[in-house]
Amino acid sequence: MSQTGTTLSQFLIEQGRLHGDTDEALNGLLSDVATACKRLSNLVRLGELAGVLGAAGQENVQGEEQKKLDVIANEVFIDSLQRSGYLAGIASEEMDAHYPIPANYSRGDYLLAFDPLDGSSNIDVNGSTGTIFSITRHSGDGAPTDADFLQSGLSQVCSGYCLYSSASMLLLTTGHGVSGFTLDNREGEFILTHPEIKVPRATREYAINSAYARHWLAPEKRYVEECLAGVEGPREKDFNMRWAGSMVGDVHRILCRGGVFMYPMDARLQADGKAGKLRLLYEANPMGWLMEQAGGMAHTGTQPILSIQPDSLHQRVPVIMGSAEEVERLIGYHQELAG
Ligand code: AHM
Ligand code: MG
Repeated sequence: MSQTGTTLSQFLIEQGRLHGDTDEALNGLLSDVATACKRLSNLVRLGELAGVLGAAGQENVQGEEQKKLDVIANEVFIDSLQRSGYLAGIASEEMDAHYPIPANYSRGDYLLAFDPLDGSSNIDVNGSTGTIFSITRHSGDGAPTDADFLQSGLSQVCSGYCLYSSASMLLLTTGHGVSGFTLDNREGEFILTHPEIKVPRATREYAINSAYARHWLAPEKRYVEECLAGVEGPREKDFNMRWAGSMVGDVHRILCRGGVFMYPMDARLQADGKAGKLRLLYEANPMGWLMEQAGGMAHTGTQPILSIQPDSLHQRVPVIMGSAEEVERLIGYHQELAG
């Protein structure tokens, strides 16, 4: 008998059996997340035909201009996730405070923090974008507070992203490695296509927005200068550089073939009183756990991302993640050159 591909639901059932940790509520929640991703994938693919491009005409809590699709993505996810009784609350890049599941729906034991549409500047130019999510447990009774979301990355029970690009792909971890699924639009199913993703320890590729080079701090300046020096320099090899303008696009490439992604602290951010650009709860933590589960590393330069105890919902952190050899090298430069 010929065998068809493994669907996301079949994979989750099999994983639970294999590891003896079946969690039907989490499986149900992930099935809702997948549904939301499919809905958003359809809108992203239709683009202007669905009237979803352009600015929303308002700013989010972080003072960033919202695109129409940022707002729509937030609504699509909340609508897809709030009615099944798996979640107690939702925190989002696009919402000031968290969204408690309304009392007319049943409340569950999980919290979800997410960036509805990461890489917003790519929307109008048909570049890659994605949704990033992080799931933790809600231990208290009743409606959660913002404080309930302030759990370190080590408390995540599942993290992942959906990349909207030439194909839509869902990558996730529940602590047993990283698995990748490709959306088969003919069946409307995410099919397991990339089991047990591993990030190579060594790489010749880095990703950083070099328009900020003049603001970089000494560790990143040294690192990039040495990469640019190529075979003649201290690294004695040539490097390549890629910057997608979308963390999901960059992290996905690194999970597929190695590399290092940097959005470090710099003098421009320091002058603005910001602790970084990317947000801990729904960008750095979920991507950091995926990276570590794939054998890579995720660090700020001074501490592992997953060990940070968050102090606010939209907290920002410096991010360095990817192939372990390069992240270790950057940590070394931070130890030598910080200050
Ligand atoms: P967003 O969540 O508002 O889209 O911002 C996050 C994005 C990341 O996807 C990307 O790595 C970074 O911001 C790009 O920033 P910059 O335009 O400063 O290079
Ligand atoms: Mg983002």
